[in-house]
Amino acid sequence: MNDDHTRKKEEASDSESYLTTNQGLRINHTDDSLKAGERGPTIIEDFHFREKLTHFDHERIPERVVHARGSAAHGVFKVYDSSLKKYTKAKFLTDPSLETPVFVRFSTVVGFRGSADTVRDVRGFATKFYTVEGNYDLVGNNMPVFFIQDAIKFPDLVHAIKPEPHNEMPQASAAHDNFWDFISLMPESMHMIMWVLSDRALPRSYSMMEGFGVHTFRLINDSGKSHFVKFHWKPLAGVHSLTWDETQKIAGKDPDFNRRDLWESIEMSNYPEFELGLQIIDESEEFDFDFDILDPTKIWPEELVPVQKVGKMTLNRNPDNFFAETEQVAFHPGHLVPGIDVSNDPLLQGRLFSYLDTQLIRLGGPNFTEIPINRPIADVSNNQRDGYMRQTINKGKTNYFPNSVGDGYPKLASENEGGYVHYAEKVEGHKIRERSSSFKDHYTQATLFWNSMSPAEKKHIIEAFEFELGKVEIIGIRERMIKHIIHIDKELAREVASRLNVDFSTIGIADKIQEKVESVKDAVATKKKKSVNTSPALSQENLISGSIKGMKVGVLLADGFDYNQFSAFKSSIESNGAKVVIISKTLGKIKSSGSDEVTADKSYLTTASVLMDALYVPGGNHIDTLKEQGDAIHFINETYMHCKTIGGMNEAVQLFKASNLKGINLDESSALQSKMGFVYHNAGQNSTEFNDAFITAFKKYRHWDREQFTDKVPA
Ligand code: HDE
Repeated sequence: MNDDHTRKKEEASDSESYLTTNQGLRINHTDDSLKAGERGPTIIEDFHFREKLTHFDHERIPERVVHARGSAAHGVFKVYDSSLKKYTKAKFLTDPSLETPVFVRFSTVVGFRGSADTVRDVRGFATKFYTVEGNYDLVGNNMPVFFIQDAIKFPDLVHAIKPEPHNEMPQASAAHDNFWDFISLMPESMHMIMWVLSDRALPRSYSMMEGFGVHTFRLINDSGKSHFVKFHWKPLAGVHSLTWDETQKIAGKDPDFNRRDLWESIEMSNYPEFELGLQIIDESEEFDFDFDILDPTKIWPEELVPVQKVGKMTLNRNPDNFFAETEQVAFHPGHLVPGIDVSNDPLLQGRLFSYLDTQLIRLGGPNFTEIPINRPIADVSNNQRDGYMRQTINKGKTNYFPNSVGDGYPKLASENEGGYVHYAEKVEGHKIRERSSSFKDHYTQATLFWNSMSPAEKKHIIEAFEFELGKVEIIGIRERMIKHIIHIDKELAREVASRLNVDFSTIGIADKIQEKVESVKDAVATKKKKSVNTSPALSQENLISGSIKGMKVGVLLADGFDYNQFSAFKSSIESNGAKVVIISKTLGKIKSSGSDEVTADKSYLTTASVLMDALYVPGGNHIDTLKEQGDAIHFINETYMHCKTIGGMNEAVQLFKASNLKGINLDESSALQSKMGFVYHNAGQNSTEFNDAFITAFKKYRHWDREQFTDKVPA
């Protein structure tokens, strides 16, 4: 079989082909089964019918036990220069002339495969680098820490967070007794809980979230020296989130929201881009910090260990087939290349077992590495043979090593020839089931996270606690959680307790657990290790890129709108890489006040304010019509409530007045107004000043100061 023939078979295309059986036999009829007489029974000799039904009956494979819902894209990675040579010998990280193909799968963790994209959850961020030295998988998340410190707790964690076993509810949500019961008994999860209840758990787009390798890994250079490393992905589009209210509404209006956004961005050549960031420390610094670098519930604050940006990944091609690629891709933190090695982090150690094991059941056997999406671009040659669905037709007589019959091939590679050599770390100790005492401070970094949040971010975390614990029915669990929160921040605990009807005074901070926590914290503090009290890098408000690329502005129109204003606005938005979506009462043509017409992209029924990033209304006598449309008023109010940019010109003021935007003092003079993300200009003609002010406001994305007017909750 030659290579061309194999390729043709893998990339089966249905264009200009005949319908055939799987044996290649052309079919001339597929609408009726073969029957004994027009009204008679179907007969068993109908091989086409049986083949078609049998294949269909076997179409489903088990979904991933976690990260079942995902979306993926192809792309490329390129390192900026060769400066990492002093740390690693990995070619894809040191040779700037190499463009390494990648396949990235983003996912939620908890929900089943058909669940909504916008639930509160951690997001998976798994990257397969098809390097010239073999596949390297960076299987990370969009949060830099994890719930547990040891992999042996993973089945408990996942059982607790998944729908409860007696009634399989709730779907894709942590807001239930079992999860919080488990968490309230697992103090090590407190730092992660702060991340999960923050806006990071509600990403606006997969291209607008950070990625983290979570664990500490090792980089090994060509003289065998090791450094510890943490991996980061930094999105060029900046970090943005949805609001909680938006996520819940979007789950109904467009459950594929993040998937669609990824797909459409790539179709529109608006390629998601991420820089690879590395935090590197010398082996001699291993014990310099107030946390253990092997503990996956800890970050290395960027203010202590800066992130060096070393290369860029661009996602530029959608998969051709969801099942063949996105569903069948198999990641594994143990897919390593020379120059990268693992650490003794007990969570990572467990993962090194779990991922290969899970693929065996999910993809049906050991030959999943031969599925096209999993195949390396590096040559594969070994003595593994047979098994379910073997694709490779191995030639020759030998299938063992060492051999002389096959002249000793495939032969071993020395280190110089690219042979992988594990880092020779010295390890000795007693066999014990114990946790290192250096893993015992569970609160300091949860407090660090809280202290690093902006006022708006803090407010959202309080509301998330209120929602999640408010859904917990067993009161003892709520109380146990409040006891933990006290150790993170007493005022946070007091506020959450008051919203949950938990009597804070009876909780008592003199609880035993308090003494234990204080002693651990003291022990850490007296060691005088490197530490910080706040980390600005943790607040999303410091991670806005100032780009509106890939965002959508909804434009409300009815017959009689000002075309000049609209088209000048549209050009200025599009020249910044964002998209204008024309929304009207019904689909079809909309007439301007002159002779120009436009076509509505969406009606109020087929879209919603929660699917847009900003809103614009040009002037014109269409305002008289819009004022009478409840949908238009709702659109404006909701956009306002979600703190997104709203702009309008001239007569639009009447519509805004009818919408009663709290906290906005509408001034109808000809001066340009721009306050709290509300931009208005009574300018007569189209106004460059207005368009510029709108874009400036849009670049901030959310205008949280509005929450004081739109929300019952005091800021
Ligand atoms: Fe995973 N995880 N995980 N995980 N994980 C899986 O592998 C597991 C953990 C992550 O898009 C499974 O192929 C254990 C941390 C991602 O295909 C499974 C532990 C991080 C994906 C598994 C963890 C991750 C998975 C399920 C505790 C961030 C989706 C299906 C030790 C660093 C990859 C599969 C994709 C998937 C096990 C914890 C990230 C069962 C035992 C920490 C992004 O093997």
